Amino acid sequence: MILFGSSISPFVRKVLVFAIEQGAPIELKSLGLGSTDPDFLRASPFRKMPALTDGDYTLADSSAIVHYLDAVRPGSGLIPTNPRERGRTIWFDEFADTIVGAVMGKMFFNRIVSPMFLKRPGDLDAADTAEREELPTLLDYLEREVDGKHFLVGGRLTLADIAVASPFANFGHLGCDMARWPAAEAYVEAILARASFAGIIEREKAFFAKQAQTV
Ligand SMILES: N[C@@H](CCC(=O)N[C@@H](CS)C(=O)NCC(=O)O)C(=O)O
Repeated sequence: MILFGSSISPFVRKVLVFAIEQGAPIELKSLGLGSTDPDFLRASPFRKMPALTDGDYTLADSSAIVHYLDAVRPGSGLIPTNPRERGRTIWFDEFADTIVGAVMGKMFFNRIVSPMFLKRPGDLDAADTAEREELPTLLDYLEREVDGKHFLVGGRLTLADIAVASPFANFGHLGCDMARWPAAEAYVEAILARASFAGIIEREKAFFAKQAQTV
């Protein structure tokens, strides 16, 4: 199986970590925004990353891909079968992708992606507004949900933790301060310290350090 994208995308990172935790063999074919790689374009009709190929099968969207991976290799428990746990897991995946992802995207795109990769200034006012007005609301929610727990659903690692923690690696690259939300901060730190996340994040940090040297 080949996954197309860059792990700097929270959606790509989510799929990679899910596959690692599951023990699924997956190869990352690294590519950036706007790639015209023909295999990527075949797999991603709207040119968004991640996209997957598994032989002649193609699939786009991080949530579609993790559900496919889970169906191909069942039994990891990362997507629970218990109805209530399953519902909550899908909710947190959705919360991560749309609510956290939207806020993180405004901050990360305008402060890092646009100047570093697209070579044009980002909208720093939009990034600052998102950090000031939107980020606290979602961190207040996460602080309440975590409430000293190690995992969001069922007392064990699930897709919920992988999906919610993934964009926080981007907030980490941005140097966001989470001290006002100590439970959420400790929870996110512990999930991102897992071997499945840590190796990927180290490589991203090395990449950003190298980019900074070339500017
Ligand atoms: N819901 C999608 C979101 C994917 C997405 O928006 N990826 C961004 C990178 S973080 C992308 O490829 N953007 C390029 C574009 O919109 O043209 C998923 O979960 O995979």
